[in-house]
Amino acid sequence: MPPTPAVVDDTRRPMTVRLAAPRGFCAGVDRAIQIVERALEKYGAPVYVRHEIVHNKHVVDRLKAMGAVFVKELDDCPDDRPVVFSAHGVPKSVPATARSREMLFLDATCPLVSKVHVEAERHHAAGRHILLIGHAGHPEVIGTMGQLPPGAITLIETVGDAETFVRPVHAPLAYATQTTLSVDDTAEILAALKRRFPELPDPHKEDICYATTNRQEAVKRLGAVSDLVLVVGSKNSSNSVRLVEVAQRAGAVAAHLVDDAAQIDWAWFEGVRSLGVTAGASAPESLVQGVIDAVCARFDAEVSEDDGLRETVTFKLPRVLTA
Ligand code: 0CN
Ligand code: SF4
Repeated sequence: MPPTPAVVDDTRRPMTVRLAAPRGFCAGVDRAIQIVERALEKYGAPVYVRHEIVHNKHVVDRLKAMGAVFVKELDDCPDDRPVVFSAHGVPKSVPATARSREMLFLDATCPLVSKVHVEAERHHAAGRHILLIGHAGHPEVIGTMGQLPPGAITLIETVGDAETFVRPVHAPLAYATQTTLSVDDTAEILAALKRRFPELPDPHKEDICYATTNRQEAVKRLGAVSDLVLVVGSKNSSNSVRLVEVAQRAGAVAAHLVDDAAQIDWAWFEGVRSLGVTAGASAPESLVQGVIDAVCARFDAEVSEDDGLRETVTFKLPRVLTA
């Protein structure tokens, strides 16, 4: 019989826990969730929501329990109930269809995503071909590409794409980006584009939003001093997944994405003395608290919060919900 492995009782050993600042909800997510909540208050249930309002399982489940119905497409909504468009934005055809069906719709597109839509339209009107740096299939990319006719925008996902892109004849170029990309990867893609097309504007003019930038900066600091980093967020949340990558590149031995404390695999803690915790822009703070509580219940933890940037951005709700 093989020897039974010795069971190491890991619990109650010391653990340094650092919380990233800033982390969690951004102004666009806060606004989008409030739009669904206020719509439910004002119009009663059901309120339809096209696509997950934000990419977080717990947020979606909570709103479902309050009477929100999440659907993939407008075709799945009745004409006579309100529908909310998610924070990630929608192609122009979506509000156009809602109007033609005389539906009551509320647009929860983050104003920073709408800003990219407006920029793309401006470039197109000036006769420029647009390079959109982003991830294929992500709803924000589908929404931004859907602002303009087919062929007006080329999606660039990688440095390789930047190197092989063929400029449509005679077209001057412009670029736009998804708001939740890796700041460092995007800089590399833009540098590759700029090498080939020096007339492009400077790389610091990308559209990565303040929340994405600040959370990546904060997790970079954590990654440099932590053995393990836990990122609270859902798998389909682009900005949350980027935080895991940034933490790893910054020097953390390991970094994992968890929806909540229940998803922690305690085997990850073997040999770990310092833990960093952060949360994506769509992850509620209560879940971060749940992770901290679980860690404190298991280890002799000393918890501190990083002295990071204080964010003061807020966005107004649509007037129809505040009147
Ligand atoms: O997690 P999110 O809902 O979306 P992505 O990071 O996948 O874009 O966070 C809100 C961001 C927006 C728009
Ligand atoms: Fe807006 Fe940025 Fe938040 Fe997305 S991550 S909702 S772009 S503030």
